[in-house]
Formats: sequence, structure tokens, C-alpha cells
Amino acid sequence: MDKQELYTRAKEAIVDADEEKALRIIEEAKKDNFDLLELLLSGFGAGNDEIGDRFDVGRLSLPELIYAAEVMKNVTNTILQYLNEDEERYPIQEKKGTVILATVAGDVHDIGKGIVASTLRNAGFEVIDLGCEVPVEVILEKAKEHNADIIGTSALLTSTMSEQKRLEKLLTERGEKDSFITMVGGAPCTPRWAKKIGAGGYSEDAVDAVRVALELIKEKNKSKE
Ligand code: B1M
Repeated sequence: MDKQELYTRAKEAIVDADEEKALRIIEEAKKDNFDLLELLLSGFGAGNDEIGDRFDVGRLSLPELIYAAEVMKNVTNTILQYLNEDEERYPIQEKKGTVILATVAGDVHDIGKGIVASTLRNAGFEVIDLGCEVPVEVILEKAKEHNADIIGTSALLTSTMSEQKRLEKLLTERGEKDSFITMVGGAPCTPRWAKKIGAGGYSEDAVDAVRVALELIKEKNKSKE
């Protein structure tokens, strides 16, 4: 099967909120040995972008957005489950570090964060996923409890990005800025935003998140020498 055709059908399945079709596509892709993570990010992900754009211009109602998002969430969970079982493509790695991951307070968007949690786990990180709508005070408390190396926050709304800034402020106020490396992500975030608020790293997607996290850990270990 042609990869482009597969991605187009995956996009359509999300736009049409057709879960049966989406799950069929996953099975076909699995059988033909396609990269399921790439299918999730570039195929189904494109459908997600499309429903977001349609919602933005009023072509999709909120209930329709919620329905399509539910399909995307189930698709994501199905693919992540397959990826976690795929020891050939993702062999068990030695532990790289501990990551506390959360979607910030006021924000329920957790599909992307779930994918980031999965890619980081497959790369050898221990990931404690706190879920969504998590206040910065709780994030910091959990980071201390688990002796985390990295605190990663996800924000999908322009109105909730400020929580990532609040986290940096809280770390500074409590004199704990050097205790943890911070990493931010989510559609409205940019490298410029990360730099502006003083976050340690930014990544655009779940694959890049692994690269950034590994780099940050390497730097941390170097500074300890
Ligand atoms: Co909402 N939503 N939504 N939504 N939603 C957006 C974000 C929006 C851009 C849609 C639009 O209008 N075009 C818009 C935000 C506008 C803005 O602030 N600029 C929006 C809005 C307005 C809203 C509501 C306010 C709507 C309303 O109620 N009127 C409401 C807010 C609720 C709240 O949070 N308080 C709302 C609700 C919802 C649903 C519940 C229906 C659902 C979320 C379901 C869920 O997550 N459980 C939903 C969805 C699905 C979307 C869109 C369509 C898709 C988001 C998504 O899952 N993307 C979104 C439009 C869009 O993004 N195109 C939209 C797929 C996912 C794989 O990508 O999350 O970007 P993403 O994650 C990527 C990267 O960003 C990165 O890696 C991931 C994987 O590659 N990444 C990280 C993410 N976190 C990272 C952390 C890292 C590193 C990388 O390190 C720590």
C-alpha cells in the first residue's frame, strides 16, 4: 500500500470521526509493517489539525470536536499500546533518567502529552505522567517526591502557556531552579517562548522530545563531573 494514500485515509478517518475505519487502517499499517508512530503523528495527526482548523473557523461545533477528539484519543491509545509491545523496534533501554510530565492547570489537552510520555518511555526514561489540569505546585511537589531529573509541561492553549512561566517563577522563588531541568511543549509553544521564560528545553513533537531530553540529561551529567 502507498504510504501517502494510507496517511490520507488516516486523516479522513479523524475528520469523519470514523473510529472503525481508523482502527482498520492501523491493522493494515501494522500488517504491512509501516512505522505506526509516524502514521500517528503525520497521518492521524493531520486529521487532528484539520478538525482544529475547522473548529477555529466555525465549521465544526464543540460537540463534533469532542467526538472527533475521542476517536483520536482511542487511535492514539491503540497505537501506543502496539508500540509499547514492539520490543524489536523499541528494545528495552537502560534507564536514562526520570521525567515528571503534566499538562498544565486549566488545560485538558492530553493526547500529545500521552504520545510524548510513550516515546520517552521507549527511549529509556522513567515517566511519571500526572495527567492534565495539574497546578504547578503539585508538579513541583511530585518532582521532588520522585527525585525527577526533568519536569516536562505541555500547554495547548495560549491562555495556559503562562502556567509554564509560573513554574519557572516558582522554581526560582524556592531556590530550586538548579535542581530540575525543565522542558516545554505543545502547539503554541516555541523555542523563543522556552528561552523567554527560562525553560531548559523545547521540543516540537514526540520524536524531537526524546532528542531534547537526552541532550538535557547529557548536559546535566556533564555539569556534575
Ligand atoms: Co481544543 N483547542 N479546545 N480540544 N483542540 C485547540 C488547541 C485549538 C488550537 C483549536 C482551534 O481553535 N484551532 C484551540 C486553542 C486556541 C488557542 O488557545 N490558541 C482549542 C480550543 C479553543 C479549545 C477549547 C477552549 C474549546 C471550547 O471549549 N470552546 C477547549 C479548552 C478546554 C480546556 O483545555 N480547558 C478545547 C477542548 C478540546 C477537546 C476536549 C475537544 C479536545 C482535547 C481532547 C484531549 O486532549 N483529551 C481538543 C482538541 C483535540 C484540540 C485539537 C483539535 C487537537 C489537539 C491535539 O490533540 N493534537 C487542537 C487543534 C490543533 O492542535 N491542531 C485544539 C494532536 C497532538 C498529537 O498534538 O497536542 O500538539 P499536540 O502534541 C504534539 C506536540 O505539540 C508536542 O508533541 C506532541 C506529539 O507530537 N508536545 C510536546 C506536546 N506536549 C509536549 C510536551 C513536551 C514536548 C513536546 O515536553 C514536555
